[in-house]
Parts: sequence; structure tokens; C-alpha cells
Amino acid sequence: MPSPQFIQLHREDDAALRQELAQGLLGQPASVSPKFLYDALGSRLFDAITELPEYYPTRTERAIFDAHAPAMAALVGPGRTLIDLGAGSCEKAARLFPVMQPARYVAVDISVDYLRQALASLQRQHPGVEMLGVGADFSSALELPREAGGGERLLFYPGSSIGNFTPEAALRFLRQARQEGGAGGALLIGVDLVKARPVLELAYDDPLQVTAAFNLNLLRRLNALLGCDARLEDFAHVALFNEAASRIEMHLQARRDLTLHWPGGERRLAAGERIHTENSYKYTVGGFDGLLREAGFARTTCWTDERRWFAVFLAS
Ligand code: AVI
Repeated sequence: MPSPQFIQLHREDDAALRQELAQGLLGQPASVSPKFLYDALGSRLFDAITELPEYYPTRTERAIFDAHAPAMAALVGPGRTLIDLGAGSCEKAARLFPVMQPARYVAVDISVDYLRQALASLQRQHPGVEMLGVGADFSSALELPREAGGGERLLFYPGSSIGNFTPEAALRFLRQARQEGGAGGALLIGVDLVKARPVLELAYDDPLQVTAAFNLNLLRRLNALLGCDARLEDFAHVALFNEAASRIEMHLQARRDLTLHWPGGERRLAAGERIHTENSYKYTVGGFDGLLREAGFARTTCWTDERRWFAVFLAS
């Protein structure tokens, strides 16, 4: 019985994280990178978000794969190295195994520890597929290690996480994906589409307040990592669709005049002032297709749901 291999490429340096957080808080407007949303509790809250009736992206994307995976597989062909970016529980890729029939599976996530259990269980179900877990942060640069192997690569980036990059960073990421795919490489990517404001805003501000908890959890991280004295009850979750920028923005809005203190710094916030915590860009099919072509992909195919709320692109 083969067993998966694991490598950890990058480790966060606490001092660098503290500096990044302080710099963000001192900015105008104040901001905190969305990468801090995902500690153990934040990741569980995000999983809960994906179960909410208002948060349509996860289930809409799943329905697109359920309906069209055989057509995607026919274009991609069997025997690929399937490279899963942000693999987490590896569940989305695992659903594709029977139709895509990869020869090799490379799961990439920020920490290799997130991948150990999932990969071990996937390996038991698919003993014929070689498996590798890679701990890497590809949010600033997508560079796969040599161990990811050759062969025809299929990069898999579901979940519309590309929307959490600025369009410039998204273009950079797509260019790197094209390069990392190599000759004969392909990219299968999920993208959330522009739609009516109330649908979008409800998806990011649900009545059960799970997304509010997900956002407010950032303050707990600020306190733990930076030694900050933020009180959760002093902030309100705000999610709004910025139509001009075509993005949902999440903010933490001060409920009163207050000052945040941490060793070596402080930041005053007036009542109503916000800390910007996340952008989630929404694309049109034509707009994202243009971005793929600008990144150097020559052939693209797109599948959407009936309402055209979400799209999956295959680019090669
Ligand atoms: C992970 N990412 C695609 C989610 C999104 O929809 O932008 C993160 C999220 N933020 C609030 N709800 C979900």
C-alpha cells in the first residue's frame, strides 16, 4: 500500500506577521489581510458559511461539477498530475477522481498538517494514484516544488478564491499558473459572477451572523498575534457590494470612538471608521475569459449554472 509524501516549503515568521498586522492597522484606511481569517476557528467558521442557504457559491459550483465533470474530463484526458491549490479537506478534488482519473495528485495548502489526514484517507481509497502534500503559501507567488513532478499537469483552483485577489494579483496568479502548468498544462478554476446586489450582500451578511463571527474572529487573531487590546463588542461586521470595483467588501466598523493599543503602537478609530478585512471580486464571464487570455491561455471553455451565478473555466 503506497503512502502519501509530504513537504513543507514555508513557515510563517511571527515577527514578520506582527509587522504586517501593525502596518495594516496604521494604514489609511486601516486594513488586515484576509489571510488572518483562517486560523483553526476561522477555518471552521468558513466551513459553516459554505453550509448557509445564503452563501450560494459552494453549492452552485458543486452542481456545475456534478453536471459537467464528464465533459471537463473528456477535454482534459486521463493520467494527469492533478495539482489542487488550497486543497484543505481534498474533498472537491476527490469527487473528480473517478471521472478525471489522475495518475498523480498534489495537494497544496498553507500548512501540510491540514493535509495529512485527508490525503492518508484518500490514498486508501485510490492506492493507484501517487500522492504528495505540499505546505506552501501561493498567495504572493505560485511556485511549485520540483517534487510536484512532471507529466501533463492540471491545476485545480475551485471555490472562487481567485476573487480574493485584486484583479492585478489575479492576472499575476493566472500567468504563474500557465507557467507552472508547462507545455500541455491546463487550469480548472471556479469564479463567482456579478449578480444582483441583495443576493451578493446577503451571502456575505447572513441572518445567522456566521459571516459576522468569521470577520470578528480577526480581532481575536489581532489580539493573540500582535498583543492588541481589541474588544469584539466594539465592532460591527459590514459587508457591502462596491459596484464600481465589482467586489464585495468586508469591514469591521468601530461602534464608538476607540483606540487600539499593542506593544509599540496604537491606532485611533472614530465611531463609524472601518478596518477593511476582505475583498471578494465578482467577474463577468467575458471579463474573466479576457483575463485568462491576457495571462496567455489560448483555449478556454466555460460552464455555468442556469442562473449564471457561478462559472467554472477550463483553460489551456
Ligand atoms: C474563500 N473565499 C472564496 C470566500 C469568498 O466568498 O470570498 C471567503 C468568504 N468571505 C466571507 N464569506 C466567504
